[in-house]
Amino acid sequence: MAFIQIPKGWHLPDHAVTPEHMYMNRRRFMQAMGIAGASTILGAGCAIAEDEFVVEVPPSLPGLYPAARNEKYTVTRELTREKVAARYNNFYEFTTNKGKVHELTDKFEVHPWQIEISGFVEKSGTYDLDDLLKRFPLEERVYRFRCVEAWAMTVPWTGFPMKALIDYVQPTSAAKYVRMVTFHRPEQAPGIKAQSWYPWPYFEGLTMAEATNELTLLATGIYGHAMPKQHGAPIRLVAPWKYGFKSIKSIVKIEFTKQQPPTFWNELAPAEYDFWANVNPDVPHPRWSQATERLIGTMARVPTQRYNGYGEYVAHLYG
Ligand SMILES: Nc1nc2c(c(=O)[nH]1)N[C@H]1C(S)=C(S)[C@@H](COP(=O)(O)O)O[C@H]1N2
Ligand SMILES: [Mo]
Repeated sequence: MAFIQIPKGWHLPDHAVTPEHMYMNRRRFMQAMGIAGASTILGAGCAIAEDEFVVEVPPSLPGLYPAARNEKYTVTRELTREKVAARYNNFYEFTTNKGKVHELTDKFEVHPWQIEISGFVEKSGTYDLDDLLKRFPLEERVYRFRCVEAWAMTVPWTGFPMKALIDYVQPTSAAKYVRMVTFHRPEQAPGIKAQSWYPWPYFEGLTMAEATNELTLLATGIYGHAMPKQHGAPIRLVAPWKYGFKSIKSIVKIEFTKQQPPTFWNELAPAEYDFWANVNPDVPHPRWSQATERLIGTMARVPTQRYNGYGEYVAHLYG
């Protein structure tokens, strides 16, 4: 029986990233074999029946989920299976191992949740997420989602347009950008300590035009229920025409700024990740092609589309 090394995270060409079907049954296999170490996984070709993995969903206000689907935002691709998406996550605050994020979120507290609104805005202050959720009606939208690592998924998000929040808090005319920040709780998220060299907390940004674009969603749910922790509970950004790293998870702060805000991956590796991060098959990552993408949960590889297929909504933003 062959064992292969689990690749470590992000800085890998897509073809070197372990296919998620190998992650799928790893835990169960290791239990069965009495294997304690974390550095081996079952190689391809050894079939084990589907496991009993259950997606854990944090509690939420009654009556929010499932929200009605907005049929304007549907795609021709098949939905990614929920149990595949829930075990293939990038959330470095927990671990750089995509298959293990969901196992490491038990200490992460996502309720109650406050969001601080600050900067060039009339109604600055600290808002309780439950109060915001009473104000902004939720809807479901199926979007393609494309990671810069050249994998993609298709998932039904539940959320509200970021524009609704922006209209409510009234940024002033000085506001040109929106800066967003993730929680910073090393005691609840082991990756923060394990990857201590990263500039935590995670931070991202959009222009005001991007943030108020109709596609830009603040998502609080997925697959018809509240957001599981591994997907960025209780509220995360979804900007589907940009590489996935722009879609910052578990947001605690939204600041309206005059200057373009620095962003986490651009700060770490400016030659590889720019502020804009618009999906573009013609611009390769310095270490791999972006011409195609692999649909997680299948072995299918499909052509990547400019703006991830959302050009009709966003191409005008970029001249
Ligand atoms: N706070 C935070 N947000 C984050 C990340 C992260 O590590 N930390 N990873 C990003 C990347 S690279 C991707 S591809 C998506 C993954 O979202 P998913 O796990 O729900 O599929 O989240 C993005 N948002
Ligand atoms: Mo990503």
